[in-house]
Amino acid sequence: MVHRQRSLPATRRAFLALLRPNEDRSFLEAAQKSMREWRQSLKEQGERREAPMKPQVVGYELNKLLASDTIVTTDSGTNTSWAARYLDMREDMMFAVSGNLATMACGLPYAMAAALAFPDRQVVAFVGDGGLTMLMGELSTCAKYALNVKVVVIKNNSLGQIKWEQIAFLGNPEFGCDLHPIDFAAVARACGVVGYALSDPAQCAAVLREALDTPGPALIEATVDPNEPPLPPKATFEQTKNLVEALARGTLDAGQIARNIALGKIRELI
Ligand SMILES: Cc1ncc(C[n+]2csc(CCOP(=O)(O)OP(=O)(O)O)c2C)c(N)n1
Ligand SMILES: [Mg+2]
Repeated sequence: MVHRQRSLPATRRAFLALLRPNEDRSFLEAAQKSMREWRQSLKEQGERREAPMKPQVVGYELNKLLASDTIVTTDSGTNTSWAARYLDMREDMMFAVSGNLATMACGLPYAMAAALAFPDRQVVAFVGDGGLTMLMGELSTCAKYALNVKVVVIKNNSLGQIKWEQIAFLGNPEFGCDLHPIDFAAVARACGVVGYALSDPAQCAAVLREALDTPGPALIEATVDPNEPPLPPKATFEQTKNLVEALARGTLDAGQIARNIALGKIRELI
């Protein structure tokens, strides 16, 4: 699924010419207001500086550094949610993910293909630690062919998407989602790819900038808070009920998760 902006297809141009302006702006204005509030909330979360680093910080800082024709790819997981929320597709940017199949590990090979097809453009793979683990050997392919791919791996030491599905969809305590922690920066270096380790939110922008400016392939291992819930902007009653049930039934780190949710809610209110 590749989406390209700016150049309007002929059919859409033809339809636009037939449209009459709508005098009633209320729907548009209400939507614009919601969008402004949503963006403000994303900004506030993206500017958080506490440890452990929030995944939102990585998305927020990366977005500011992307070129107007960057090709962004992601895996399927919570990393997809953070990318979708924070990485604005603007001007000539392109975006690819295999979302319908919830494919893990597609981000790196998609990015490699993009780098081969468009060697002069910035290519960023925003991927999960579970997904990357499945195709880690491809880092050596990136090195071998000097592919200009920048890999940002969201390291939560967890199959995060499944953890939150268990908690919020099923009301079950998290089970079997932990990943063995891998030093991805070291793996990258072992493969001949420049590797950066990032865990301090204050350093996030500087490390990302340095990595993006590195010629050829580079990997940034961004260690983030595994207990930051990728809650939808409006959680349903059912999801909230499941979440509370899962925490009460003995979810690992339940206290930390509850704290993160409570702090998020308080932030929305003030
Ligand atoms: C091959 C395959 N195995 C399992 C799944 C189910 N699945 C979807 S997302 C996900 C977890 C992804 O974990 P990670 O890559 O670490 O990303 P995170 O959610 O932590 O950001 C799993 C197991 C899948 N979609 N495809
Ligand atoms: Mg993960």
